[in-house]
Amino acid sequence: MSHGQNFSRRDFIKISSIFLAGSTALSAGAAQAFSGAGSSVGDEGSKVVYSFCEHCFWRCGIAAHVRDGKVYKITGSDHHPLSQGKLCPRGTGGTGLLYDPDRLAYPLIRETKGGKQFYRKASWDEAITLVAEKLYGIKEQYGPGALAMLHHGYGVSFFKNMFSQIGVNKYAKPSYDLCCGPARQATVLTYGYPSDTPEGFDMKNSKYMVFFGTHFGENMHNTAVQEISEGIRNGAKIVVFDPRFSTLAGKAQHWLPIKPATDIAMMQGLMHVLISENLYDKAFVEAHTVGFGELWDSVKDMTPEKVSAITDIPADAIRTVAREYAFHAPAAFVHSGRRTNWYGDALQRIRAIHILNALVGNFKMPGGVVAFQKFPLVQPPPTHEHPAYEKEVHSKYPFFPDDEPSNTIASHEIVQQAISGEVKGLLIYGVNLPETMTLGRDKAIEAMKKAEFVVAVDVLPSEVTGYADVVLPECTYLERYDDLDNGRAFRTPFVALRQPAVPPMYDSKPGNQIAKMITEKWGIHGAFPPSVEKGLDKKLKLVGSSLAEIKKKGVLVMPETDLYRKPGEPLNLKTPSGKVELASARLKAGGFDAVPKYTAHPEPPTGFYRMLTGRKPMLTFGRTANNRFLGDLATAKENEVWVNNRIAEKHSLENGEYVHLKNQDGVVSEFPVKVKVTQRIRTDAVYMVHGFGHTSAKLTWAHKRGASHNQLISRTEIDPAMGAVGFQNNFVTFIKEA
Ligand SMILES: Nc1nc2c(c(=O)[nH]1)N[C@H]1C(S)=C(S)[C@@H](COP(=O)(O)OP(=O)(O)OC[C@H]3O[C@@H](n4cnc5c(=O)[nH]c(N)nc54)[C@H](O)[C@@H]3O)O[C@H]1N2
Ligand SMILES: Nc1nc2c(c(=O)[nH]1)N[C@H]1C(S)=C(S)[C@@H](COP(=O)(O)OP(=O)(O)OC[C@H]3O[C@@H](n4cnc5c(=O)[nH]c(N)nc54)[C@H](O)[C@@H]3O)O[C@H]1N2
Ligand code: SF4
Ligand SMILES: [Mo]
Repeated sequence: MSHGQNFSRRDFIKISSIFLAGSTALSAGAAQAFSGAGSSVGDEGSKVVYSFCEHCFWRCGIAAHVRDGKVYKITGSDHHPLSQGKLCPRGTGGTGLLYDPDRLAYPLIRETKGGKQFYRKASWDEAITLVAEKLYGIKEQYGPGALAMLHHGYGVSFFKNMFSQIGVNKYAKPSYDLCCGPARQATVLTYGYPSDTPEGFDMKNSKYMVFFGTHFGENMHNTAVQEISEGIRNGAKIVVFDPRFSTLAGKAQHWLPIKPATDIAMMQGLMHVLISENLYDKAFVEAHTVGFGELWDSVKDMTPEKVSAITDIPADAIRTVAREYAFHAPAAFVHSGRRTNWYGDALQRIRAIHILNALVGNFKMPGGVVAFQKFPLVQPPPTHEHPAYEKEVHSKYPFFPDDEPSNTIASHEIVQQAISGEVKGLLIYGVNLPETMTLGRDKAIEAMKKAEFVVAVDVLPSEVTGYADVVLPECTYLERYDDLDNGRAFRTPFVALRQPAVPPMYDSKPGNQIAKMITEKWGIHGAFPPSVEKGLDKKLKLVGSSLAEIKKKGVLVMPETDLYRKPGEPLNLKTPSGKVELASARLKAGGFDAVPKYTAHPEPPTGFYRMLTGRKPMLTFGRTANNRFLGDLATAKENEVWVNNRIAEKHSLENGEYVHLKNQDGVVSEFPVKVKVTQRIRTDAVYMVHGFGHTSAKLTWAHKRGASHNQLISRTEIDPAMGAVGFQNNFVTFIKEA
């Protein structure tokens, strides 16, 4: 196969508006003109279509209300256990993505003429032929390890199937190593099973919930927010360790404005009090755990007074929290959080959290730590023999998972391999790489420029699409089928359907068709079912249901499972000891601390402040940045930088004034950001929500609104055990507008 042009020097292309939907009227007629195969709906009056949300990874059940061929409203599905009739603001705002006037409308191919690079509109056949040729050519010339996929979102399974047909399995989800990966591996090491989404905490039955960061209420994970609220209604107390007064802190019994980066010390202090005051669950620890002696040795010096000096929290408060926590146990827990990698030691920090849980014996107890179950969907046998290569894990980190087929390598390792030339072809599905911290924006761009061939599958002209050789426009989640969702474990196990509410608009296509077309161009037939509907129906028939049945409510739900252990019941955990591992022999054998130990992190230089980040209720970074329905809400138009009033005074900053931020390495924010002067943050840190400051002019709403958190990251710490990336050792100061 030919290699065509050499794209090794690649410039960012501002996608020309004439190739996009632009101001094209979004008529029902346009939607009908591209009615995709697999769409089961048309414009025959009003109807409700049950599906699931893609505005974040909680994947709540939605009811899309359709009239005259248009989705006019999205509400929470009453049938789906993760929504229970309710959605967060982002879920209801899905029409803002569907009818986003900036959407990618047809395939684009990068061209170079007279030294200038630009995109031209292409037919699907032309774009697919080019992608198939380039990817296959790279694989033939350099081997399957020269191809890699970065992905995020539920449509990816088809692309994994596509790649596996030619022996490629180098897959990374930045949302794994930048997000929940350490929490998963910490539960594997402590309890012998991976944590899941929703995280295994029995929140609605809890009496005492402790949070480090984990700002539910701003982090809008729907079911979690509902369950915490239910717990609070039932009298639960909340404790929040956060340098910032978060929304959740507003609901808390105790807000403890901990000095950032000292959390492990605080956790060791809490362990010290639990053990030294005999408040821990002795019977549970003796029967079901290993390593207690080693644990005590590691925390016996961590007195509340010593920990107070490190964390800036009074010793009395540390004692009070430990005592109250033990008093309410086992209906008490410390939550492990979602975006866990803060400082490059996340695996140990989340291990410390689970040791605090184990010490009070809350494992499989009402209101404590629980293991939810998955719906037992049967996978039909593969139609093709997959190469043995598919089993390989590519990551160099010893505690990177070897049982997570969507992640065989950390995302920053792919970025590094693209820069070094080991990876030559990149498929980027639903990841806005320049704005998704992997090793910082510059490295992400360098990786895309160095790669021989980059294909981006996206719905919007996000920054990443400007670096691709071919841009393939996927239709939105409201216009397509995806694989069945049984990825979630929950108290009522379920399997959910994504189905189109309306046909794909413009010349966009569902990922299932795109992946199938590429695979068939390779001459491989039969790797995908004849139609996506037939494939879904076949899987559902194996559990005694059918596509026709699940379409009615969008979900099949099992009765509530028994989450709690019986007295005297053995735990039979899949750890090497069969018990809860307070000290981990596996970590020790790998050359790491068997029990978590606090180590100090860098401090801000004079005049600089640690840059902390978090979420806004109505936005999910790249997914909603350009969503006018959501962005039009007064507090979502741009981000603000939270600055303590004493610091504002020191720098002569007024509330509402615009400043540029400069980090410790001299990186200055491209766009100015509004100052929010507040007492609700410590004096050593500032805070800004991630997902703003977009540079792509084709995101006509999001462009230039606020500052990019990502741009200001030039230092990262990689967790040496499992490869997660921390980025909170970046510090900023203010440059006043001239
Ligand atoms: N509305 C909305 N909800 C979302 C998302 C979204 O984009 N929008 N994204 C989803 C995703 S992908 C994720 S990963 C989650 C992220 O949400 P979480 O898992 O809740 O994120 P965290 O980083 O734990 O929480 C941020 C909080 O931690 C505090 N913090 C920062 N540094 C420290 C520290 O050193 N110590 C302590 N104790 N606290 C600190 C910050 O001040 C902030 O209040 O949210 C999810 N939910
Ligand atoms: N600086 C900084 N970086 C971060 C974080 C942070 O707080 N600060 N948070 C980290 C966390 S916790 C996470 S989870 C990651 C998430 O980061 P990413 O994985 O990059 O996810 P998103 O930003 O949600 O979306 C990326 C792209 O998906 C596209 N998209 C939306 N819907 C679809 C679809 O249906 N199909 C396709 N093909 N594309 C679609 C959007 O247009 C966008 O370009 O970011 C991480 N990176
Ligand atoms: S939490 Fe909100 S954005 Fe996330 S899936 Fe649920 S409704 Fe959608
Ligand atoms: Mo995340």
